Amino acid sequence: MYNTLLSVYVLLIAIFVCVYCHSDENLYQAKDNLPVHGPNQVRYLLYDVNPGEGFNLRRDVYMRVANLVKFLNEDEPWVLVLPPWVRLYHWRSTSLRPQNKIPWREFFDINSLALHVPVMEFEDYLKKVDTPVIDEVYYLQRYKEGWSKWEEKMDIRECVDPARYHQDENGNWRGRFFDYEEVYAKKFECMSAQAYLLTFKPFLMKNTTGQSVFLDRAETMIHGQYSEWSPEWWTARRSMVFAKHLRDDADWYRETYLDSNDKKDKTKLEVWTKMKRAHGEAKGGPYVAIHLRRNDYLHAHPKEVPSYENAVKQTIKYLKKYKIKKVYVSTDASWDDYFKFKKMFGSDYEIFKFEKQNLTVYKDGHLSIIDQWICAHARVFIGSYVSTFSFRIQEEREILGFDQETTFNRFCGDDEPKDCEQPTKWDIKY
Ligand SMILES: Nc1nc2c(ncn2[C@@H]2O[C@H](COP(=O)(O)OP(=O)(O)O)[C@@H](O)[C@H]2O)c(=O)[nH]1
Ligand SMILES: *[C@@H]1O[C@H](CO)[C@@H](O)[C@H](O)[C@H]1NC(C)=O
Ligand SMILES: *[C@@H]1O[C@H](CO)[C@@H](O)[C@H](O)[C@H]1NC(C)=O
Ligand SMILES: [Mg+2]
Repeated sequence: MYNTLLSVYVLLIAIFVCVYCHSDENLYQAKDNLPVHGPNQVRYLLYDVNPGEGFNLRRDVYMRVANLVKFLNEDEPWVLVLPPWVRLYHWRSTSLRPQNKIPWREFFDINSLALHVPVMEFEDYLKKVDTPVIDEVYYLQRYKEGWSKWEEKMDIRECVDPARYHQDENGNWRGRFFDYEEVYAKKFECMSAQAYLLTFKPFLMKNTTGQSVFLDRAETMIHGQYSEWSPEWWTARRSMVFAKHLRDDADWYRETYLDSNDKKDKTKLEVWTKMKRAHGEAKGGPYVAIHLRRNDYLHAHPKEVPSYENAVKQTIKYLKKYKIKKVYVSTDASWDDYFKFKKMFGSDYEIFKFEKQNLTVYKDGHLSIIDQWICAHARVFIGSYVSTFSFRIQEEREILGFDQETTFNRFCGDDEPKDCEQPTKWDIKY
C-alpha cells in the first residue's frame, strides 16, 4: 500500500518535472565554464576578422577559432575571448543604440557556446586582466611572393599590407581592437600563413609565451579536415544557438502572423548536445520563406540574381507545389522595394516581413537573426546563390531536421536555366 502510494508520488513528480524539462525556458544555464586550473595557467585566445567581411562569414570564422580552442584544450587550458561586434559594412541603420562594442550575448546564447569551448566576453577579459593589455598580436597575411603550389606553411615576415598597427611613444602597439582605444599590445608581428586551424595549435603552444594571444585576420586560417563535411565543424555550428530573446521575438512573430509554432511544426528546440533529428522529422510552418539578397549582391553576382518579377514567379511555383498561401520575405532590400515586390504577388497570396511591433529597438544584427530564425522554420526555404546568410539558414534547418528538398533551394538568375544548379546538400554530421 505504502509502496504503491510512493510510486504514484514518484510518477506524479516525474510528470510534473517533465512538463518543465522540455520547456524552452532557460535551455542553457549559466555555469562556470572556464577550465579548472589555477587562474595564472589559463591562456586567452583573441581574434578579429578582416573589417570588410559580413556577419555570416564571421560566424564561420568563429567555428574555426572555436575548434582551434577545442583542440588546444586537449593539452592546455585556453579560453576563447569573443570579439565584440563593431559596425559592419551592411549595418547602416541608425538607431538610438550605437552598433559598436556589441557583446556576443546580444546575438548568441553564450552558455550554449560554452558547452563546446570555454568562452568569455571581451568586457570580462578586460576586467580579468586589470590593465587593458594583450600580450602578443599576430597579423595573419598572405605570402608576398604568392604561391605556385599550395602547401601548409607559416612564417613571421615583414608586413605586406600597410600597417594597421603602430607603436606609440612607450613602445606599446596600438591598433583597432574593436574600437576600445585604451587597449594595446606588448608585442606585434606579421605572420604569413597558409595553414589549417590545427596547424596553429603547435604554434600557439610552443612559439608564443604570453598569457593572451590575438590572431588578427583569423579568416586566413582554414578549416582543413574540419570543414563542413566533418562532425567537428557541425559540433561547433550546433553550439551557435541564437540568443533566447531573439528566438522569442521571432517565435512570437511566427505564431502571430504565420500560424506557426514548434508544437505544430515539430521544430521544438532541445539542448544541442542532446538533439539529434532525422531528415523529415521537422514539418515547418505553413509558409514559404525566401531569402532575397540585394544591394552589393546585384553587382557581385549579376547573373544569379533574379529580377523581382522572376523571383515572384519562382516563389509561386513552390507555393503551388506545397499548397501554401503565405510567403515570408527575408531581404536586405529597402522597404520601398519590398512593397513593390509584395504587390507583384497579387491577391492570391499573403506576404510578410518582420517589422518591429512595439518599442523594442533592433540593431541590424538582431534583425538578421530574427529573419534567419523565421526562415529556418518555414515549410520550404528558397535562398540566394552563394550567400552565407542563406547557408546559415540551411544549416539551421539541417539541425532542426527538415527534409533536404525543402532546404537546399535557391533562386535562379533571369538568364540561367530554370533548373539552375542548386546548393550543395551539406549533411549534418554528429
Ligand atoms: N535583416 C536582413 N538582413 C540581411 C538580409 N540579407 C542580407 N542582410 C544584411 O546583409 C548582410 C549580408 O552579409 P553576410 O552576412 O556576409 O551574407 P552574404 O554577403 O549574403 O554572404 C547581413 O549580415 C545582413 O546585415 C536579410 O534577408 N535580412
Ligand atoms: C616555431 O618554432 C619552431 C622551433 O623553434 C621554428 O622552427 C618555427 O619556425 C617557429 N614558427 C614560426 C611561425 O615562427
Ligand atoms: C514587443 O514585440 C516583440 C516581438 O516583436 C515581442 O516578443 C514582445 O513581447 C513585445 N513586447 C511588448 C512589451 O509588447
Ligand atoms: Mg558577405
